Amino acid sequence: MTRSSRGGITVLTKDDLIAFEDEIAVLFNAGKIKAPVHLAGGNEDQLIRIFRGIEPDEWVFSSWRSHYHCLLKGVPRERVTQAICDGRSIALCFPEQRVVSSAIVGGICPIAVGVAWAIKRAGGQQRVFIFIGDMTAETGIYHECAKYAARHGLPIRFIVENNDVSVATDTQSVWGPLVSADQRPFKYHYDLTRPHVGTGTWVAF
Ligand SMILES: Cc1ncc(C[n+]2csc(CCOP(=O)(O)OP(=O)(O)O)c2C)c(N)n1
Ligand SMILES: [Mg+2]
Repeated sequence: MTRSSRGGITVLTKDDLIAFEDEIAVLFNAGKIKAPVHLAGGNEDQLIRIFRGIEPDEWVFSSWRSHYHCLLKGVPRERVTQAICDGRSIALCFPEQRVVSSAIVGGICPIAVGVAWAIKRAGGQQRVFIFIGDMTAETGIYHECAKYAARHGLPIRFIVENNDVSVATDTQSVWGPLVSADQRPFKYHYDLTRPHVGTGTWVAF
């Protein structure tokens, strides 16, 4: 991997990324990695383009499928390989390069939002980029985090990596939006005439 460098980060090519996953596959098939691995593939061009817009001091959050994100954020190839061989593929974390991941579906969303809040409160200029799968993007935790972040003007960008599947299930057929009127909840509106709780009068018991 002899490449040019951008902000101190070695610029990787599509072939570099594919070669990395090929090498991990060989190690896995040889029984050298005694833990799950989730390989990427087919998204090299998209990620290379996206990472061109991410600065070294900005934060990247990801999921169980984060080998490419770690490499593109500047974690040395040998360190990523070692962590994977140590059984940490599904939760790779390299704070030095500001890339953090979790294997819990949606679990990384509130953590990323918290970091974005911290940056905003400190008056920082960095942004947070969080990569989630298409099924994760259908979960409640994602929707709450995305709405909360938007309402508070937090410096965070959610990036949905859509491969159409949730493990082996077609994501949209199971988790997609409610389309017809009888699928959606019936709503009525009213103006509450009482306080949220109690009567509005302080009662001493
Ligand atoms: C809380 C939780 N429930 C279930 C799982 C098992 N699980 C791992 S990946 C996954 C599907 C995720 O699909 P998607 O978000 O589309 O990501 P992809 O793997 O396709 O990139 C599930 C259900 C998990 N890791 N965490
Ligand atoms: Mg998916």
